[in-house]
Amino acid sequence: MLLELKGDNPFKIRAYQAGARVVESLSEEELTRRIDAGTLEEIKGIGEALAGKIGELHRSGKLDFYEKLRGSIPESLRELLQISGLGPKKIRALHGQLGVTSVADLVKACTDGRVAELAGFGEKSQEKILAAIHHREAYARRHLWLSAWEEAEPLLAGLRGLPQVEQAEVCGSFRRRMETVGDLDFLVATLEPRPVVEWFVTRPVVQEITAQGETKASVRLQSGLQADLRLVSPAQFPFTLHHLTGSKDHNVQMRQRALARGWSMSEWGLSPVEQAVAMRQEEGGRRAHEQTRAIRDEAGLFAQLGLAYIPPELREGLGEIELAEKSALPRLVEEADIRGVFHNHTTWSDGHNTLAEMAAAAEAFGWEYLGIADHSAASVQAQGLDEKRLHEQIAEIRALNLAQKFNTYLFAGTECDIRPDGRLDYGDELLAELDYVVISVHSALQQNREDMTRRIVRGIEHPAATMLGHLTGRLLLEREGCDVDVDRVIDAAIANGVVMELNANPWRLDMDWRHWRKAAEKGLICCINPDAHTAAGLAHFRLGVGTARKGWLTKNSILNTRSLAEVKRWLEQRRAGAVHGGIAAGRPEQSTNGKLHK
Ligand code: DGT
Ligand code: CA
Ligand code: CA
Ligand code: ZN
Repeated sequence: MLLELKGDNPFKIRAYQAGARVVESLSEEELTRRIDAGTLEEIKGIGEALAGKIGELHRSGKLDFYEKLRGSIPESLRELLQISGLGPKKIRALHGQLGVTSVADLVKACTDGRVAELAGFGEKSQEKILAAIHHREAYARRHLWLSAWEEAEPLLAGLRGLPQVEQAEVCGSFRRRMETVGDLDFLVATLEPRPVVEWFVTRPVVQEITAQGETKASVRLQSGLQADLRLVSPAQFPFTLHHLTGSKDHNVQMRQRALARGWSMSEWGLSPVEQAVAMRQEEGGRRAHEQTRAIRDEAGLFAQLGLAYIPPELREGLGEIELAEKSALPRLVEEADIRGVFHNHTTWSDGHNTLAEMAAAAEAFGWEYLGIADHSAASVQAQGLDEKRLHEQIAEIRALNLAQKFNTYLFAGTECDIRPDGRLDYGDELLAELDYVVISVHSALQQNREDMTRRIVRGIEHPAATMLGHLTGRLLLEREGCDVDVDRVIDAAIANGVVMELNANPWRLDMDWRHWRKAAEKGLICCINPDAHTAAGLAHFRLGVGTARKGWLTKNSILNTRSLAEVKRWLEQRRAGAVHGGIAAGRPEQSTNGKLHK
C-alpha cells in the first residue's frame, strides 16, 4: 500500500504483493524452516532482496525498509488511507493532480467540486468520499467508555462531596454502559444549585464553558469530551435521573405505558393525564404532583407503573419493560461474582509484567485462579512463543503452583492463533498438554465473510479449543471487526462446547453486547477476560462485567464465576471431550459428545 502511495515502480510493487501472497500461503513451520535453511528463494515469486526482508521481519519483528518507507510519507497523507473507498491509486491522483495532502485538503477539494472533474472520479465518488469523511469524524467524536469513566469519576466524587449536593449521578449512555460515550450527563439533586454550577465550570479540566445557566451548564473538557450538568430538586431527582438515563427508545415505551395507565410521565414527574396540561402551564411544569412526592427513587417510579426495577444497562427498549412487568428480568452478573480470568499476557510474550507479578495482582483481587495465555508463534509482532518456550512456560507455571507461593492457582494456557486456513498454530500434542486453549484470529483480518467464518468454525472444531478470543478483532473507534457470520460461529461454539470470550479490553468489548442475550439463551457459555498485558490491566474485567450485564448475562452462563474446583473439573472433562456446553445448568453434562464435527 505504502509503495503504491509513493508511486514506486509497478513491477516492484507487484513483486511485493506476490511475495506477500506466497508468505501468507506458507505454514508457520515451513516459513521458519525455509528462513533458517535459506531456501525461501526457491519459491517462485520470491527473489533474493525479498527473501532478505522476510527473514529480517521474521527474526526481529521489524523491517528497516518498511520503517524508512513509512517515514518518507507524511502522516497526513497516510491518514487518507483510513477513509473507506480511498485506495493508494486514488490518493496518488488526488495528491498529484489536486495537491491534496490531508483530509482537510480533500474536504475542500470535494466541496469545490474539483474531485468530480478528475478522470476516474465523478460526482458520485466525490459525494461518497465526503460522506465517508463525515462518518469517520462522527465516529471519532465518541469516546471509549473507560476514557469517559476516567473523566467522570473525579468530577462525580467532587460533586458528591459538595455540602449542597444531596445526590449526584452520571446518566445517559455512560450509565447504560454503552461501549462508547458521546457526552457525559451529570445530574445533581440540590436545593442550592448556584454554587454547584460555579464549582463545576471552574474545574481545571474544563477547557471551555459552552453554556451556563442557573440550573444547567455545558462544558468541554480538555480531552474533547463534552459534559452536561443538570440540577434539580431532590423530589424531582428520580424522574430526571430516569429521563436522562434513557435510552430514548426505553423512555418512549415508558411514557406510552404511563399514558395507558392514566399518567403523564416527564422528567418533572408523574401526573394524572387530565392535570398534565394545567401542570405544564403552571411554573413551567415544575410543581410536583402529590404522586410525584411519594416516589423517592427510580425503583419507586418503576413500581408506580407496575414494573420491577430495571437496571440501567437493560434500558434499550429491547423488551425489558415486558419482562419487568412479569418480574422476569434476569439477575445480572456482578463484579463480585468473578473468581478468576483466563486470557492474560506476561513478559513471556508482549505483556509488561512477569508471571509472578500477574499472579500477585490476581491474588490481590482475591481470585481463586488466573489463566496465562501468551501469544503463539505466528503472532511474531507480539513475540509469540515457539513450542520450546511454551514448554518452558508450562514448567514455570506448574512450579509456581507446587510452591504454593500464591493463593491464586495458575492455569497454563495459550492464546493460540487461528491461522488463515483455520488450523491452530501449535501441534496437537503440545495443545493437549495445556490446561486450556484460547483461540484467536490476529492475521488476515480482511478475509471475506465466508472464508473468515469457515476459518473460525474450523478453529472451534479443534478438540483442544477451549474458548474463542475476541470474536471480531474490532478496535472501538479505530478499526471495524472482521466480517464474520456471528450466528454460525455461535452455533458452532455451542455444538462443540467451546466457550465464547467477552474480551474486556476497553478497546474491544468483543463479542458485542448485542449478541449475548440470544446466544446465552441458546446455551452459549461466556468467559469474561481482561486480555491483560499489565498487572493493572487485570482490572479491566470490570468493563467486561458491565458489558455482560448489558448483554443480559447472569452468573450461570459465565464460566469464570465458577469455583476453582468446578472450573478444574470442567476443564478436565472438556479435555476428555465429554462436555457439551452443559455448565449453564450448573453441572457438566456427560451424556452427549461435544465434538460433533471431528
Ligand atoms: P450519547 O451521549 O450519544 O452517548 O447518548 P445518550 O444516550 O447519553 O444521549 P444524550 O446525551 O443525547 O441524552 C441523554 C439522555 O436524555 C438520553 O439517553 C435519553 C434522554 N433524551 C435525550 N433526548 C431525548 C429525546 O428526544 N426524547 C427522549 N424521550 N429522551 C431523550
Ligand atoms: Ca450522553
Ligand atoms: Ca447529553
Ligand atoms: Zn489476541
